[in-house]
Amino acid sequence: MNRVINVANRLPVTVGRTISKSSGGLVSAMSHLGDSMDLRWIGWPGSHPRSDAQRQKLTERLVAEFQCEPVFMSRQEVDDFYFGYSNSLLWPILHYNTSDMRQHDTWWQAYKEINLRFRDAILRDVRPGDCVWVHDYQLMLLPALLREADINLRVGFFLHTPFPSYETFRCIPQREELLRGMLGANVVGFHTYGYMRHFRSSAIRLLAADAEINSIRQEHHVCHMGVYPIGIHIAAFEEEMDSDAFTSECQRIRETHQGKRIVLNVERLDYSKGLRGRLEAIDRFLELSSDKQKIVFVFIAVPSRGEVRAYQELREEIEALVGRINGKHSTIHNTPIQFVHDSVNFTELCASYATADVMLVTPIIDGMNLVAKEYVACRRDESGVLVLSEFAGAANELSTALIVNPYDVDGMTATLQQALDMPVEEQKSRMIPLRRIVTENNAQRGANRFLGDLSRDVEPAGGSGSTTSVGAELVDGFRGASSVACFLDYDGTLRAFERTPEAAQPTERINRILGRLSHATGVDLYLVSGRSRQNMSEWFGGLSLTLVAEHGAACRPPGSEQWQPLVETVDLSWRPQILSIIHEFSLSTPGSTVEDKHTAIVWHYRKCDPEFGAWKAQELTSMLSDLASNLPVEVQQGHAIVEVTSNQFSKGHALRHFVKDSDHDLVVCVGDDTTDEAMFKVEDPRLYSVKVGRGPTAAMRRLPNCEAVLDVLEEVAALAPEGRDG
Ligand code: GDG
Repeated sequence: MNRVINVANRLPVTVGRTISKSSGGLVSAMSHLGDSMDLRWIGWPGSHPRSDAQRQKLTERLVAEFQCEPVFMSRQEVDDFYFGYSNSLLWPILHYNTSDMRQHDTWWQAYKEINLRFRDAILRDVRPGDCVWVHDYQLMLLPALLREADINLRVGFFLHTPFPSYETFRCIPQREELLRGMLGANVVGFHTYGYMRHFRSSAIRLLAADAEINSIRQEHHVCHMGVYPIGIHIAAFEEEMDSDAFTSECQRIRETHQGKRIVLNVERLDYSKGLRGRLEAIDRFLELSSDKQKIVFVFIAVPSRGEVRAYQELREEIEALVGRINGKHSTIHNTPIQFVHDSVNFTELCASYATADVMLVTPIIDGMNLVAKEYVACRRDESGVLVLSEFAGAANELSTALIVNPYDVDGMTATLQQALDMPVEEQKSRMIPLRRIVTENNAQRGANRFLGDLSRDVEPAGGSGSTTSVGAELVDGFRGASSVACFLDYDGTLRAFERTPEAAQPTERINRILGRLSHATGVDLYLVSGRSRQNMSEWFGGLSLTLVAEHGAACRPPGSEQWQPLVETVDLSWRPQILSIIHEFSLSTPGSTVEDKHTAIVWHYRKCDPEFGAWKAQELTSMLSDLASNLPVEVQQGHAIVEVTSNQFSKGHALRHFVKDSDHDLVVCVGDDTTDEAMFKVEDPRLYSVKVGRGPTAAMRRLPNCEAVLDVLEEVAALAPEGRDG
């Protein structure tokens, strides 16, 4: 049976004199995943047992009775890791609140240590085939720590908060480490597409990561990104609403507020929840309203992170504001705001939702906001009005709510009036679609989708095989052949990309492997690149192999210093026109450069803002492709380049040129980008083609990255007897 190891900062238990299972969205979503799954939890139990013996005893009980593996922290660690780095630095930044971000020199160290402690606890417990699901911003380093320890482990990471724009995220001093940590996951999930887009944008800007629309490629693995809006556990609410306790609680609330309309507010007391602006809107509403005696505003403000200064200040400010508004608008018959700084039990919560005429959910930013969904779930009679901030992740789904801008106080005042005046028919026409969404997109469905993506093997389009199988096939092929032609692309195939093309010089390992292969008996080695003749002579002139430069325009046989054209007469009349267009583009795209290779002209945008560069590359490609229909050229996009080459040659032409009448009985070609596809498409029964990395391909086999190519070539080189002299 597959196991899911659910890892969150807090275990779903409350440890006091007894131990009880705590409830909450995530807990209920996970505990109802069905019988097919064996679920375990790893996290902090929320207590500090004093001795080793007490810790041991608690651990045994938690494991045996609750399937929970505790990770213990000292009080100091909780201060530094949880209240410090997690909630005084990360939480404010993730919620665009740069002014409440604090720093302390011990926090980062504690954050790293606790993430390591979680890693060790997981590694002690994990078995082959398990899925590890890591939750939230307290454990951002954990996926990469697990990946380093076990490359094959399936790790998912879900962020429950927003992921802010790059401009905000980059304020974090340890931003690169955090991103690298998250990228260690196989799947990283977010509540909305916006957060996913921001994450991708930060990764490509801060790490120069190689990103596709929904994945980020790294040296050794691919991190997929997805949107999984979390839902609520509907059945728990339904069950509660069937209970007698619920019915009597509704009755009690109605009696307490008899003759009054109820406007409800429920949240943790947090600066992201927009309490200040909402209270101002209520104040203004009360100033304008003629029947304010008939309305009560109920606030259930759950205490939260009272150890953090920003939360203490917020509490003081909000309580003062409530006091001022009540002082201003109270009469002997009515106090407009009833403010409870405490939590209520589940029955009271459901009854509060069910009896409220209007629910105000107006965070200034919120990952999702489950309260909005819970209110909808408790409206069995389909009445009631949800006023929802456009800055809550939930607004993406709950579009028939009354959507407000929480910064627009006048707008909120007007919407509050609209909500209170709304005829029941309109309330229903808005509530019915909301109820359908909340019911269908429930917690279980979201969790199943995430785990489904995490456990699915994502097969790339075209090309198959693993490093081991390709290695074995090539070793067999080289052993069985008396003569082999081996065509290797350089950038992205033998050598990983660098920030600039000049920086991607061959490593000692590459030179050693090429040297060894080029001297092997019965092996003809060809290095086929888009680089210029001069560059190739400079880097590889000392090796005994055939150099093919500029995508097949010219070659330099082993031992020679002379370049020979591979095509006799090349028509280059198109050069001035194309050069002037590309030059124009380089002027309007800061950071981009033009490389003139004579038979090819290349526009490089690797040093530009990645998204701006990619966007301009599309524009340039489409402009050049229109022109190309009348010219003897080909326009291709590669890794951060747009290249125009003469269509009289290609890497495919070059390969054909060398093997057409040859007696090789195996022709191997390895490459990573679109220019290499011309080699893969050559029709020759002796061909064995390998694509490096992701993306569609005509190649027969696939290797994940340059390291894997070098591993395979090293294996082949080791068995080939050295024969020829250089
Ligand atoms: C984070 C993200 C994201 C509240 N008061 C009481 C009570 N609650 C329960 C609610 C709800 C939960 O607490 C609050 O969830 P939210 O989603 O509204 O907000 P956060 O706590 O900030 O949660 C958020 C969420 O993670 C999930 O991914 O939606 O954006 O910030 O379930 O019902 N429960 C009880 N008594 C209370 O007084 N029993």
